[in-house]
Amino acid sequence: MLKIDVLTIFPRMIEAGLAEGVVGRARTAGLLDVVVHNLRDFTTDKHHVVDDVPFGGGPGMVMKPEPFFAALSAIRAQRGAPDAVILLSPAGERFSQDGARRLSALGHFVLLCGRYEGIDERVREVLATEELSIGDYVLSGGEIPALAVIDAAARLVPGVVGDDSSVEADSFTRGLLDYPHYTRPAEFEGRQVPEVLLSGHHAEIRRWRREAALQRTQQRRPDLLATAALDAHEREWLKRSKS
Ligand code: 4FV
Repeated sequence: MLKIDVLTIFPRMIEAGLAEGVVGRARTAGLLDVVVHNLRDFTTDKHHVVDDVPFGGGPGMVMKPEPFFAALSAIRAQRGAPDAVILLSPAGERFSQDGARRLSALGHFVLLCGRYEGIDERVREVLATEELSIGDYVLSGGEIPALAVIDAAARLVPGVVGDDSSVEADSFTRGLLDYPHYTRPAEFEGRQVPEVLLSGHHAEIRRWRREAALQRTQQRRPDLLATAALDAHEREWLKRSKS
C-alpha cells in the first residue's frame, strides 16, 4: 500500500483527478492511501491568506511558508514521517518512468503544489527532500504535475493495474516506445490491420510488436535506445535496420 499526502489550495482538482479509473479503484481497494490537504486549513488569519507580495518587488504573488510548515508538522504527527517530500516545479529533476518506479517503492511521500509565481524559497530549503518537473513549460499550478506523479507511481503498485503484464508491456518499462495497437473492425477507413495480428501466431505477433516498438523508438526517440534494455535479437534488428 502506498501512502501519499498532497498539499494544495485546490483540493477538488486533486480529488477529481484521482476519482476515476485504475487509480480511483486502487484508492477504494485500499492499495493507495491518498490524503489531500487544503493549505488554507493551515493558516491562522480569518481570511486564510496563503500568498503575499514578493520581497524585492516584481509581478505576482508568492506562497507563504507558514502553511506548508504547519501542514507538514500535522502530517508527521498524524501519518508518520514521510520517506520523501517532493516539490513540483519547472526547476526540478525531470520526472520519468524510473522516477515513478522509485516513488512507487516508497512507503509514504508528500507532494507540495505551488501556485502564483511560486513558493517561498525556505520551503524548498527546509522541507523538500527533492524537486520534480514534468516538463519544460510553465503551468499555473503544481496540481497537474502532482496528479501525473501519483498516476504514474500508483500504476506500479502491485495489484493496482489489474493485469500486471500490461504494466510490464507499458512504454518506457523497457525503455522503448509502445508498439501500435489495433482492435475491431479489421478494416476501417480502407485501412487493414496488419495480417500477423490476425494470424493467432503468438511468436510471430511478439516479434512484430518488438520490431514495431524498436522502429518507432528509432524514428521518434533514438535517444532512448542508448538506455533501453534490449536483447540480442533487438540489437541485431537495430543494426540491420540502420544499415
Ligand atoms: C511545473 C512543471 C510548473 C510554476 C509556477 C506552478 C508552476 C506555478 N511543476 N513541472 N512544469 N509549476 O510549471 O512541475 O506555481
